[in-house]
Amino acid sequence: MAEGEKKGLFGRWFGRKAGDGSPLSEGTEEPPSAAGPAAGPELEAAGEPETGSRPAEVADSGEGAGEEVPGAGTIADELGGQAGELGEGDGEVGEEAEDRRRRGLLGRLREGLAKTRQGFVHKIDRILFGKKEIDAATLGELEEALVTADLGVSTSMRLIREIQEKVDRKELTSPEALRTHLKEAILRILVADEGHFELGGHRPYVLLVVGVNGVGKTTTIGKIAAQFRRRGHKVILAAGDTFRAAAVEQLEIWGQRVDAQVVRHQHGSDPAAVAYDAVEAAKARGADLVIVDTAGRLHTKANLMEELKKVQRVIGKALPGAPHEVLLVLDATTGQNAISQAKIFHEAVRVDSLALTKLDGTAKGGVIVGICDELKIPVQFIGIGEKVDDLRPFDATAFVDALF
Ligand SMILES: Nc1nc2c(ncn2[C@@H]2O[C@H](COP(=O)(O)OP(=O)(O)OP(=O)(O)O)[C@@H](O)[C@H]2O)c(=O)[nH]1
Ligand SMILES: [Mg+2]
Repeated sequence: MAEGEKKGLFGRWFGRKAGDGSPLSEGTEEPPSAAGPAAGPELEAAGEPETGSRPAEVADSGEGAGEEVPGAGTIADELGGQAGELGEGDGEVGEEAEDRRRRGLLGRLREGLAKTRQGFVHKIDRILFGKKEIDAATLGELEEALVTADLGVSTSMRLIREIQEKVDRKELTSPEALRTHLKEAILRILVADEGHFELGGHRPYVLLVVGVNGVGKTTTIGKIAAQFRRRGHKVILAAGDTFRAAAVEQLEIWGQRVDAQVVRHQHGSDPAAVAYDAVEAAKARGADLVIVDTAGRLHTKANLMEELKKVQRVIGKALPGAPHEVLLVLDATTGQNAISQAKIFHEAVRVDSLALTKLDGTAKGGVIVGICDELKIPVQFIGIGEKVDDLRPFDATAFVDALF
């Protein structure tokens, strides 16, 4: 993200803070434990990691492309048989093939958002079905539908208030017009927070990935790495989650699959040292992108935040101005809890952008509207499944079209 954009973003945050009504001014409440089935993200966990930094090891990519990674298909499946072309750029495709691919992607997006469509847009359609006019009872039902679709109370109330005003001024007179208005209002909220992940002029570009445990950080890192490898970029992954025993191994499997180097230390060592070494390795090897994985769970929330701040600081020592972007991964299945998590992380490490995962596994996908409306942090990626193509750059128009 360009420096100017970053300032603009912070400006907006501070502006909201000063003007109150800001999520940050509400303090850092402990988010309730996961509402969704998949994540269980709590900020507290048992067990102190062993300490003691050990020498860095760089695992060069092996022959492992095509291996199984838990919770995902093979790289060949995921890249549409392009595993052998990793690093060779996008390749030439005809207009027709490109069009087919685009339609395929949109179809997958629609499929991925099926549960949210059921729990959100279909509910709205049932409320509006057969109605001749828009009365107070209809608006009440509509508001309830928005809140239960996890848009959040304040966003839902604001949308209904706007609709009420338009109804009073006779600008909205039919249920169809109301549906169109709602779709457009949601699109406006989402477009304003559409991110555009680019490396810009920084080499290496350092992306620090944070989030509570189980939200999909490591998987998202693997998917981002695959996408950049596919474009021919040199990617280095930093195994900064030294807390969980299997975490390094999980990242290494991704590294092998996408042909990206993984910098790791021993289990329990200092994550900041891993990040430092990864940035040094990237500078020495002329890498384009360094993605730093981090732990989601330490024995207290405060420890996790202190650790992340240290990782951030130490990265800046290895490369002034880095990390260039702090990406917070949120799990859509946790609904409104995702918003509380974002506030806590933003206070600690100043989050630049968001990835919202597991939109395929939940009817709570409406939370993205609340997230964009309340947080004003750009959404870079959405996750709609476990395959590489299921991590998408966030395209608000495609999203709304797939939903409505
Ligand atoms: N259905 C679905 N599953 C996902 C998505 N993103 C990640 N997952 C799954 O979520 C689970 C947890 O993902 P991880 O990447 O290990 O999460 P993490 O944040 O690194 O977790 P910790 O390392 O424990 O902090 C895995 O089974 C992933 O396959 C998604 O968009 N859709
Ligand atoms: Mg992980």
